[in-house]
Amino acid sequence: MFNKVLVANRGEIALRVVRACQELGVRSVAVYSEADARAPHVREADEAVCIGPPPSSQSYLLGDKLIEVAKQTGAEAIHPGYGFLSERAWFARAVRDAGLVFIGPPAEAIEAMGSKTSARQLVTAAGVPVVPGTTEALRDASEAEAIADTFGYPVLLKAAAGGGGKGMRVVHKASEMASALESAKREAQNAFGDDAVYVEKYIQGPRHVEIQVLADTHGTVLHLGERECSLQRRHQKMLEEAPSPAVSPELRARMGETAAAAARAAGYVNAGTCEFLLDRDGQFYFLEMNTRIQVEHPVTELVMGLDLVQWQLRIAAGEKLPFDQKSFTPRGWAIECRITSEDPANGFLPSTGRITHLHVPSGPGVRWDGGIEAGSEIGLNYDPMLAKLIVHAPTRLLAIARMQRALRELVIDGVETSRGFHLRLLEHPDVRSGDITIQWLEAHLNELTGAPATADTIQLAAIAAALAADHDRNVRSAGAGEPTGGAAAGADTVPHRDAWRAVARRESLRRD
Ligand code: MV4
Repeated sequence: MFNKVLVANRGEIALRVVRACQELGVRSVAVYSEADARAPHVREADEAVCIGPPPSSQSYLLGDKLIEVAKQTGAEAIHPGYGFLSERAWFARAVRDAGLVFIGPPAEAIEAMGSKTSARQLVTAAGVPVVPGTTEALRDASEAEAIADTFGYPVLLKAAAGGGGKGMRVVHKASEMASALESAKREAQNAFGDDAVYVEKYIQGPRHVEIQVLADTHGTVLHLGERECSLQRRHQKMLEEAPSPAVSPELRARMGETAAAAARAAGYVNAGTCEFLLDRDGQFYFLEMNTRIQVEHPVTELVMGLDLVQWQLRIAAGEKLPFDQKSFTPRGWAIECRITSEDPANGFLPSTGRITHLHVPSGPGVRWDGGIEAGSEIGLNYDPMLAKLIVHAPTRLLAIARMQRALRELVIDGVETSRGFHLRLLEHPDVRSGDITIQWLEAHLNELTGAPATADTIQLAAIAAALAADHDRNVRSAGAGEPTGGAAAGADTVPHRDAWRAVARRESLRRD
């Protein structure tokens, strides 16, 4: 095992990695921006190094600087967490070239899965079902129309460099193709610096179900069951659970073997996740592979009974996985709520300020993975997720009851949070019965926020979206060389009264 690991992240995931290091007897080096000098991840690590000003473009995204700090402090490995540099193949390669260990997959696997068209080619060759469509970029609208005719409308145009929903357009009929292709290409160019767009059949009303995989350097690839992640708003998950109410043991085995085959095809090592769409008649389709530890990994840890972050470290150190596939059956039910500093009653407007009081829920089956404490200053430089509240119970309804109890115990004073929204979500009959799709949350926002969409909030959302797109463009054109994926911040300070700016900034800072 390593003697010392550098944690190239902030917030709850940095603290999560520091905790894993402590339990493995590994010394940890935290890095922090000037805004995070007093953050919990900094205090809990064995050492900490300030790496720059608050904007992540001048701190957490400076790959070369992080490698330099690792060498200076004698760290042998770097854990990237999620977001920031975690899925940048160039960073994984630079870490390796510096003689350090990247705690994640090989750069080649990140690259292979980074392009959606190359991932589709790769996994299709391994027998993995993908949504019918192309594996090459479209040349023009007439080619797109010809392909769409072979499987019928609606179809979905997607950016090859994409992920997270950017550069996607639903096309309902041939006459809409040309303009949809043009705008998808423009959005893809702005977001990723690559205007390649391909076409898939549009799957209507599916669930988002993802499979956790764990692979070692000795050729073992295990699948650790699914997470149900359909409850999302604008591609931001709000609540995740394991197992999925829609997945039988038989389907779990088939999806798991499929995910393991996709991982093997990519030469995958370490923890990763295959995303699938699961449609109403139980058909599943590979969408993409996330080549990092994910925000929602704790629900898998709780039902499968292992520590994924510790295993990331062990795998990176060359250990062999000592499990066999048969030992993984989900036990009970786990649910995670992402507690964010957003105001659901106000179009999920980001809320800033100092946390004046924090009471963390506890008791049977409750886990809190947080990156905040009383006194923390919540600004606009980073993702609005403050903490994750995770529960584990014998059954789904008991897990829901436990989450409701824990949410009621939670007190966060000083900023608006998603707590009340999560409480209302868990009261909804559709959520309680598990009858949800990827469209469900956005279709039920009004009943959940108690704030019917007014002309004001609709306009606010439109302005915010336009500004977020514009902000991404600026970030792209400002940063020569490697793409930043929109994670970097723009201006240093934002007056809080400019709420619409705040929405736009936060939309562009999401990192998982
Ligand atoms: C789809 C789809 C329907 N049909 N592909 C969204 C982001 C990217 N990961 C893929 N996404 C989708 N691809 C086909 N052929 C619907 C989505 C989608 C979605 C997927 C997972 C979770 C939430 C989503 C929200 C909207 C659309």
